[in-house]
Amino acid sequence: MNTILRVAIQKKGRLSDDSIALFKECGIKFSDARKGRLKAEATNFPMEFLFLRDDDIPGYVEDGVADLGIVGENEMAEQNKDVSVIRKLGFSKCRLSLALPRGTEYNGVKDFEGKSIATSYPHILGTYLKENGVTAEIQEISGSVEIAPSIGLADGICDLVSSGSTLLMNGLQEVESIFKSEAVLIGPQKLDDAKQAIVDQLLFRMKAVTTANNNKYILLNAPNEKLDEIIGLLPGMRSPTVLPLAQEGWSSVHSVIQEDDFWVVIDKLGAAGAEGILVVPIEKMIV
Ligand code: PRT
Ligand code: ZN
Repeated sequence: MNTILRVAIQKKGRLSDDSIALFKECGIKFSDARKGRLKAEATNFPMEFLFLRDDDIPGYVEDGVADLGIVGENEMAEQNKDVSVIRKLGFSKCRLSLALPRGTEYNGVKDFEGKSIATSYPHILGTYLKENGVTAEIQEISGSVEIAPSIGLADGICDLVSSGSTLLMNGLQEVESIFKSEAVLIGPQKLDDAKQAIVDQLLFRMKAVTTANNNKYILLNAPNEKLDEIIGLLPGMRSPTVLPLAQEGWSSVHSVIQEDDFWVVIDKLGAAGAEGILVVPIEKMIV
């Protein structure tokens, strides 16, 4: 029987769209019919998808019901299952933070001594408090954590934050960030050789997609006497491609540039005499 890798992704929520987009960018085709469906098989890659609640994903991977999964690091750390991170995915970034009613005086984590804290992350919070030598009462609640102080359920909260607007709207101030999280691809400690071979193919594709997303293709025109200076600003994958233009004394320079470097280099390129600079996205990049 042909080996098929089973991947668990979130059915509906903050991780779903980016998880699906990632596999599609890797060229894996499957019917994105999450509505009502629990499973979808890829048509051009030995993979099938299970659409689940994110809470169930670490356990399914630990039990071997799924071979891989995508979850937030927060969920993985909270559940503390026997699974490992295969690759960080760079989306759904957030942090788990302690927050107190706005205006509360705060001088450090020791201020939580003897206080009660509402959270859906008792394990991560408990570990953090222990490491910091603080004894506090953890009130475990599963949702709407941010209203706990205003209804008198707890003195403070420990919840996920991304923009900070939920805290603001509920009259809370973030006082301590205790855990940083992003979406991760998780797997068991060991897979059999046939499955590992598929994972390796998938990781090769994911790397090509990430590298491409972090890089841009740049084209510009330059007077020949300025070529050395301009090429010095553009390292490229090996070295830039230089082609003569129809106009005497000018060349077209093509290269690849890291997204992060682009805004730094752009002014220098202009100052060095580059003209007609075009920057275009790269779909896949194998280095
Ligand atoms: O139904 P299912 O169980 O699958 O989904 P869920 O409701 O448990 O999870 P979901 O979809 O809300 O979140 C999935 C994952 O997204 C989380 O485990 C995190 O890893 C990640 N993530 C990223 C976030 C946030 N950002 C986030 N802002 N998860 C939740 N929030 C919530 C937070 O709890 C708070 O209520 O958004 C609010 C704060 O947001 P800001 O922008 O106002 O600060
Ligand atoms: Zn959940």
